[in-house]
Amino acid sequence: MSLVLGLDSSTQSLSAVILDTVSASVVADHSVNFGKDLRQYRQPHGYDESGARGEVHANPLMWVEALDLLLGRMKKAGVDFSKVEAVSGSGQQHGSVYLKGCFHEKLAGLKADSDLKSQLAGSLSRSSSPIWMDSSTGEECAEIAAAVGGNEVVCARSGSVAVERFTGPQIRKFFKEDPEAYAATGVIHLVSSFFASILAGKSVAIDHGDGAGMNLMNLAAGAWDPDLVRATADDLMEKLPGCAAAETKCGGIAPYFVEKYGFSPNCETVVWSGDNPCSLIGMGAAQPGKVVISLGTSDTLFAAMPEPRTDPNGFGHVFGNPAGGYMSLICFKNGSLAREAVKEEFSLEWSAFEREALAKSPIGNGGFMMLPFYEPEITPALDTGGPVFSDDRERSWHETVRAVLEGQFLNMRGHSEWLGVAPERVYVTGGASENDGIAQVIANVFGVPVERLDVPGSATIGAAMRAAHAIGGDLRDLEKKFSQPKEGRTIIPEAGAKERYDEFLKSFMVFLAGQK
Ligand code: XUL
Repeated sequence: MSLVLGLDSSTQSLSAVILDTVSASVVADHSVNFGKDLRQYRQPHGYDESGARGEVHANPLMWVEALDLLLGRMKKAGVDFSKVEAVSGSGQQHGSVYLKGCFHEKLAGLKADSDLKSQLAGSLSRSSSPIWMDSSTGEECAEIAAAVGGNEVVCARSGSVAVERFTGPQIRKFFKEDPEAYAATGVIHLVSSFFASILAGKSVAIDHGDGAGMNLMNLAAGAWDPDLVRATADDLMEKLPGCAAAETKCGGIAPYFVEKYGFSPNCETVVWSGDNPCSLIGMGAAQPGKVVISLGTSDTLFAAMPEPRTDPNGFGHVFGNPAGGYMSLICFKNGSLAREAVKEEFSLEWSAFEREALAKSPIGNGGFMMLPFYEPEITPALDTGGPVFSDDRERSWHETVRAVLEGQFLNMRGHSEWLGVAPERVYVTGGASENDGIAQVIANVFGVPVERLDVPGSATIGAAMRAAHAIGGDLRDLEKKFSQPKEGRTIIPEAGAKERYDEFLKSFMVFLAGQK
């Protein structure tokens, strides 16, 4: 038996899986939902909903408390942590945590007779953390780009143009708006490296996968880019942790976790990465060839790439692939956010998104279209103030369900053509991917079969696989064990659907262009 633990701090929850890499089985699978289990923070979807439009922050102490709650629940449920050989994790990307210089001492002195939240609260230099949904830094993006010679330079060096939700522009905004608190900040962590530091009991590095989502890292060098760092904020270089490869080991787990939860002091901690890079590993897509669509709070489309290829329109990103090389990623903010909004509008169950319900309206919805942008969209960058419909008919629930799904996946197809990959199959993951109706719309719009994998949460599994890889496990072998398509669950495109959507995509892109 060889056990590894993977954690995933996503927008709405903190999850954990323990994999037995010898018997190829998932031996524990637990989760804490921020909105439901930590109601006292009043962040029902994992973030503060009272911020100005475009400003989205979460409470980092809620994440810290979730870690104690999750491990405590697992211990109570009989999980024996003493056999876990390594732990790593996955974090929602781009979000940042601002800490005073005393964070280091606080981590080193964590006492098991108290909890993480009360011991770490005093080390925050900023009480809230901007997360990936924040789109309030347009001005800072323009300033950073101008300072280094334009967005072409930012993109060539960091893999993306300056992007509102990326950490660099967010840091610049904080530096401008609250210079005193910025000056009192000793270290700035990503969600991923913040958790990794707590587990390791010391401040640890940001990996190349998640580091590439900051507009601060030089992709080719795998190190902070001095010009980008200088353009972002004063004295920033000394506030950034190091950059490191995704398989970097950080030493044994902190005594706090040994004493409180029964981990072995020899349990190796491994740097964390972003949720999308971890999901790439969990989906068995570390080598180029597989295209993955992840259906979460945001929907993302990503693939491993041998050479970095950047998006001429600036919507796509290049991140480090935790297995080496690069990955491309496109993020659509209105993912489950939009599907849930339609579900709530008509008080539906998820069965209303299944194939039987979708059959109530024709493919292409008789030309009826929806731009499902409940929140300001990232791809394309567009704030329509809410969803937009192609006409103001009285919409039935089933027309609206079809319209939201067709709108999401036509937008995804239209904005991923620059990748220049014509996949033979698409691999889908995330909660909504279990729904056959949603998978059917993807198969129809892209015109290829859709596969689901046999794993619960590819980011969490990917994090555990990365932990196993860092202590000597073979990634190909781990993929064979944990990243196999679920048998009998392939969804084939319906006859004539691809041709219908080839045409419909043109009208959709014209409709979309009319809103800009
Ligand atoms: C990717 C992105 C989101 C977050 C949250 O660029 O912003 O996918 O990682 O999952």
